[in-house]
Amino acid sequence: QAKITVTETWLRKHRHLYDGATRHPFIRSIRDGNIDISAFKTWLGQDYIFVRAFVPFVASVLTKAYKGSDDANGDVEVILGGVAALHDEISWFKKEAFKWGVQLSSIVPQKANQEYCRFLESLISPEVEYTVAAVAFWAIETIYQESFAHCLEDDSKTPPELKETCQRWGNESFGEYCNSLRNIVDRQLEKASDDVITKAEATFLRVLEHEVDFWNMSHGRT
Ligand code: HMH
Repeated sequence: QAKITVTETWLRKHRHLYDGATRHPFIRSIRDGNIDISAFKTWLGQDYIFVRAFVPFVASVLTKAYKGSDDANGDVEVILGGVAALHDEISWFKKEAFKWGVQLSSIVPQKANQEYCRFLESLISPEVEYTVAAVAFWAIETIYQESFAHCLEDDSKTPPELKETCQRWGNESFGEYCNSLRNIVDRQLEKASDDVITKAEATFLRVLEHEVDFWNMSHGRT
């Protein structure tokens, strides 16, 4: 029997909060087909701003992987794949925004988004360990993967015009990429000090809270 990893213990321990982030009413409303399109447009515009701030954060994780791991495991390559995907993602947001008539240039970041972006910026600091930053990165990507994959399950009633959005994060290869990130994180946590593990767990929880707030914002609950 395989050893229980650190991420596995966290997911068990914080199941409630984790499910709150991956099964949020906003996601449920997409899955049930009763999403308010104005909420979707709000999410689209706000997420574009988030993704722009996510790029320098991911680049900082890449730098930390290069410096901080022996990288016999190819961490840099996995993270570089993430950077490349973000380049494509930004183009997709522009295309999608045009399709829905969302004017990206005039979007003002809402409070929950500002706070999330500020949190990302705080993680860019060289004082934040590679392990801690990698945990945030894994959690951020995985929450989207699980949330949108949920909208593509056989019994879902996701509106056809939102399927492409769900595919973007819910597809299988994005799922494999999230698994690679999880393996990176667990390998790092395996050799981390108690102090770093404690910080990493707190960071994981902060990500879950920010994700819930982000969905709430899109849903118009702020
Ligand atoms: C808020 N979390 C948020 N936006 C995203 N695009 C992702 C995670 C995944 O990249």
